Amino acid sequence: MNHKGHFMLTHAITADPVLEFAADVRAGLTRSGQKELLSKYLYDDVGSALFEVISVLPQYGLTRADERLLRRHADEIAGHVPGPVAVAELGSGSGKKTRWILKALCRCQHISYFPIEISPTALAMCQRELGDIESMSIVGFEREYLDGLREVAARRRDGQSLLVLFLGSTIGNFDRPAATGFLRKMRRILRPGDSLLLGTDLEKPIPQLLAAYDDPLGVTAAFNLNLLARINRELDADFILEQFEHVARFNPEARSVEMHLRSKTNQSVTIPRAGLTLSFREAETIWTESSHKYSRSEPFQIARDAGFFCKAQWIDQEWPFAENLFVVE
Ligand code: AVI
Repeated sequence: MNHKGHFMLTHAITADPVLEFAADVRAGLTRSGQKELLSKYLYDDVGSALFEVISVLPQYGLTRADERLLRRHADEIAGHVPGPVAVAELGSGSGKKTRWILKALCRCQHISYFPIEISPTALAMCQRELGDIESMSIVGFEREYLDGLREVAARRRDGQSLLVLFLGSTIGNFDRPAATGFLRKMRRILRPGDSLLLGTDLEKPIPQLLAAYDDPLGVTAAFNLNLLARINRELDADFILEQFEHVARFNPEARSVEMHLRSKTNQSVTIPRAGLTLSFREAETIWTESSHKYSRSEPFQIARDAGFFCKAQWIDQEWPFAENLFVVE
């Protein structure tokens, strides 16, 4: 039987996303001390398209390293995951880098692939990118990661194990305690025999990291500033984008690259749909994202802390990056 092209989409059953956005913007911008916006809001349609461009910039080697590892080691990775298996991917994006591992798994079995994404546009791209793989059905879940994973786990058939893909070092956008907390919650949804393939970007020289997050074409700056543009579009705010600038800085304690938006002048901004009028001092920043970088051995400890065992690791030599295979024993 040819399962090519089988695709379904399960829509989100959430509260009004604009209200949720307004509440999060209000909470982040009225904090005492450092103003903050959640990095998940970087990814509307414009932000997701800009991220696709970032991923092909010469200075940003992360996505290419991830893809190289998955392409080179797909068969070996698949060999660690005996069938029958269902695959859940958290934050599939366009699905491009996942093709290799899915094809390797499909060689000896029919598989169900469940991309879990909050962006319906990304889910549609993923279906276009991967819909041609033989012997694979795709059911997209428009959900937050763990909500989607719970639903996927509930749908699995008897005897079927689950392989979770969390690629691209998205885990690095959580701070270290939150990352372990998130993986612990994931572990509780899984069963012995299940596994997690986790991508982690590794430490590298600070100038190289800063160039990756502040590229000369200004794509990362546009990606960051789009968050203010999004607040203007969706919450009727009046941020003047020219009055803010993108800043990337390395935080040595957290071992992360932080992105901020710095106010170029003293100014005030109104955000009507969040019921907010705010003032910014010159040089004050809004912290929008942190990307944590890991040592080679750290994933082994993270696995233990979260209740997994790190069974294998593959490292890219060109751009230090690791794929780590965590198993539930
Ligand atoms: C999605 N995430 C892993 C990217 C990163 O490197 O932290 C997002 C990104 N931010 C700026 N450039 C890329």
